[in-house]
Amino acid sequence: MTSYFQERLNKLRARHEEFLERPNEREDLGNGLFFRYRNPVLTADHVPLNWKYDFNEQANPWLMERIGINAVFNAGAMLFDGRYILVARVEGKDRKSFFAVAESPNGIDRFRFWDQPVVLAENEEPDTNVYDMRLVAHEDGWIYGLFCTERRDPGAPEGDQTAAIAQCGIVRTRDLCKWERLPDLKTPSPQQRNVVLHPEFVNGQYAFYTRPQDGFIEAGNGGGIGFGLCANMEQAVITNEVILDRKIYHTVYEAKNGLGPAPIKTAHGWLHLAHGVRNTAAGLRYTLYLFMTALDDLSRIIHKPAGYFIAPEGEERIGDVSNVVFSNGWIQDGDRVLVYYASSDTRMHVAETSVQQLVDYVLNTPEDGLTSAASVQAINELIGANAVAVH
Ligand code: M1P
Repeated sequence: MTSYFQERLNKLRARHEEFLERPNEREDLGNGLFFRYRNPVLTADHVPLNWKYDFNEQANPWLMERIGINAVFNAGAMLFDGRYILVARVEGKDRKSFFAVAESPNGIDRFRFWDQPVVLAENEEPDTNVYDMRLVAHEDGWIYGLFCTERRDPGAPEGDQTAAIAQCGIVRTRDLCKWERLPDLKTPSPQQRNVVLHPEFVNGQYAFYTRPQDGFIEAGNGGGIGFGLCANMEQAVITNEVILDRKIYHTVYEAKNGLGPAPIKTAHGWLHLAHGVRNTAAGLRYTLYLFMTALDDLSRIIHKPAGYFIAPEGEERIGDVSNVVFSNGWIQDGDRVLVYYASSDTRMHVAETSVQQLVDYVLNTPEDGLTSAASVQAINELIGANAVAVH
């Protein structure tokens, strides 16, 4: 007779396998700019069963989870040997995040985690928590992973167990299996998150997009997407950080912002995906927006459409940190672009678009006039143009 344990194990395995093989489906109309897909592409339910369950019947007769996974989100992305790779932020029920590689044959479904999570070497000052890796295949031949490393603020009083210092950790790899830890990035800012490495050298130096902040959550007088150069990655130090995209009153990036993945090079300029944060009575709202910088000056914005590119919709609005979309990974495959974004710090989704569509959007969408009157004027100009348009 099959034991309770064996029966439960068989069911768990069958359901998990069916779930992992579930095909995804693209929405049929989209908004002209991108298509969403029906199912999230990577979730806590994708985590292999042997990361959670003890399969020894004697030790675990109820076949309960011994280790719980809370969420899978904020994944870096790249195409590697023709495989669609996500390096996800996996967060346990203990609130600790770590990195794990998942791959799919097509980038839209059937993502499976590799056998084990990434084992990250520590520097002298151990990380308490690590998250949000940006993957960059740099022209120096390495694949770099830049991530946030967080430690308790040593200056905080004993009664405050929330104050933290965030800085940029750096690893590099050639195969996504063996990761070499480098010293953390040093910058003039007390807090750094959302640091991204530019894929090309700039005047023979490594170029970084940064996000200096005064506090762990609050941008304070800092904030904005910064830019800086450094001579080498083994001791990465940025001494001069300039702000290329600042916070602006009454926009979708009024409270703070940060770059997403490394930019895509186009004939018109470098295409950037970023997140912007605004304040609401219900808390912070994170949306994604796009802009373009000059090919000959990475710190100069040449096009910036008004408002957001992707905002949370439907079930995306709900999760551990609701009303959030966040992206630190996209994959360009020829003209096709797959934008990987997380919703509400809980799960990963994909949106499909193309370089042509993104460039068209960035070049031809009106900029933010920063007042209601300017928004009305933009609409009236469109109505006027439509009145004489040939259909
Ligand atoms: O909770 C939303 C996001 O908050 C942070 O982003 P930022 O530094 O821009 O505020 C990060 O912790 C990110 O991981 C998280 O998704």
